[in-house]
Amino acid sequence: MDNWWKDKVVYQIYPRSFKDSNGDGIGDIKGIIQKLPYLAELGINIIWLSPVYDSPDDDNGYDIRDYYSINEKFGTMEDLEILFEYAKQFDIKIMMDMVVNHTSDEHYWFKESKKSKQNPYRDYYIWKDPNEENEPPNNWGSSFGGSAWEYDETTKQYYLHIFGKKQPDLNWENEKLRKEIYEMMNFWVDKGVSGFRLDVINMISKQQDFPDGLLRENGWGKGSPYYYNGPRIHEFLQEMNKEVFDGNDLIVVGEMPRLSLEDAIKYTDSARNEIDMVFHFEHTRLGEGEQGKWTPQEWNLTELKEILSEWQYTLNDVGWNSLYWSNHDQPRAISRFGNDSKKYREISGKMLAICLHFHKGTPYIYQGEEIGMINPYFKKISDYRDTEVINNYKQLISDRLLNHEDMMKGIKERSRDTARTPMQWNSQDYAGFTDGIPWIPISDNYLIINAEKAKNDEDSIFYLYKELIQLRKELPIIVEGKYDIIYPEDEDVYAFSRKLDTEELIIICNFTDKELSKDLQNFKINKENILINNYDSIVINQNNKIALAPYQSVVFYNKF
Ligand code: TEU
Ligand code: CA
Repeated sequence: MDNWWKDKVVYQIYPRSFKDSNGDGIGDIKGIIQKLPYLAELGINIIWLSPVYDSPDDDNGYDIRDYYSINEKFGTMEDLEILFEYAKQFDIKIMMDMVVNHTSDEHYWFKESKKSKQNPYRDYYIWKDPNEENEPPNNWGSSFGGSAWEYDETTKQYYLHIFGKKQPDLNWENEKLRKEIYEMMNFWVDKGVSGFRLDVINMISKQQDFPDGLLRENGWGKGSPYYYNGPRIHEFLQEMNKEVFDGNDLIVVGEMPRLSLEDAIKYTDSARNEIDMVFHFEHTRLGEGEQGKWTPQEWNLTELKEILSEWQYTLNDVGWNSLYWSNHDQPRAISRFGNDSKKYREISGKMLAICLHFHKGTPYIYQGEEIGMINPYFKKISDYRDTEVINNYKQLISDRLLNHEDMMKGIKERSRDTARTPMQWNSQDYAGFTDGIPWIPISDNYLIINAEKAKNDEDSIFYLYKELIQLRKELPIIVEGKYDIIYPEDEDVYAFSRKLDTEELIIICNFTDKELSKDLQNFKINKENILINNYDSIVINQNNKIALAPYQSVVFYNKF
């Protein structure tokens, strides 16, 4: 095993919703410190810390105002240093979220950049003249609604913002800017961080002629082909690697929407010295309808298997996968891929955990997943906070592309706030998250779903995660074994094997609420070899027919 992080599991903390220590309703760094023993008990060894840098919070910290200081709401630099120190005692490393595709419009560089065309910081961002019709330089739409260009009176030019208007894109063509970024990242390496999660890092190289994109129904052009995986992306990442990562033994993860398999190999092939692993989005896009995630459709297990298998096969020898069902931008895992009804919530959550953790790659647990949290299904639009929800709601409704009811359906199922409600710690007021009023409502299921309850029940999903994390450290086959899909065309069951030398794992997951009987004639499955099972027992009939209960998941471990 060549990398320290390969047998470890990452836990993502979204600080504002993790634990509030001072009653202002916002999670903070001291809150994380209080909960380190909880994370240590779970057994995780790496925290991915969503942004805690100084920020006006237009996009919850993904709009950084100062890379060298901490958001007052979360605490101080000293608090963070204490967190780093204290985490060491629990053998937990910290991976910082790092957003360098854009900054806040309140960043010093942008405030300078706006002042005049001659300002030394002008070229830190992407400024363009209006087109002949005195309109934006091209037709690209922003991810958060409206044009991707914002006009600025002072210099009569537009600046590019792929995300919100308060998130101007940095100009990576500018070498001075690049040097400043590397210097800043080194500041964090020197502080003792063990790695970075690089936000939308495959967006930093833009095609320099900025052509119009294909027109979409919402009236904006699709710019993505011109800014994802752009012409100089590999050069920039190799440079970053040389300037920051090289010799520091970090874990470096690239968040990379719109990624082809060929690109993924290039990014993660260790011989190329770019990054360690990618976060792709292919499976999260299953069941997108006419208005993308706002019009969710049914999806098929066969499609999910096809997507995940392709990544497994392609990144087997070269590169490395990130494994996740959910994060702060995605719905809750059980609501999205399992079944969040009372009856099946826990069992389907366990099935998803087993299924994911036995794939090849690094598993990510998003806070609350380990206790089986589900979408809150807020009924009122006023309960949602995310700028993406609010902008898209206004826009899709005013453009009459969706009515209120249909849009609410999409929001309840897929909006980013579904995963951003506070961690449910116990059955006290506000789920023990805060003594004040939380910044976003708590899901009203917290009496049933909370960490205290999960920890008091030895059969809970929490302990299954704990076991999975432990097993990874004990059995190299979970880390290194080669993946092979079994019965790819089966619409109900996700089955696959892993092989390493004389060992083999067979993983079988029922993704339905039905009892099923499956023929596994060619595989060695017997009760003595069960490694993990989310039910107490399993029925294996003659001829290797296995009878699966709803959402049952079982793993066999064979040695030859
Ligand atoms: O997300 C980038 C991204 O492409 C998303 O998953 C995004 O949430 C989606 O396109 C919206 O539909 C990253 C961060 O994870 C996200 O929270 C930030 O808002 C975004 O970058 C901008 O920094
Ligand atoms: Ca607080």
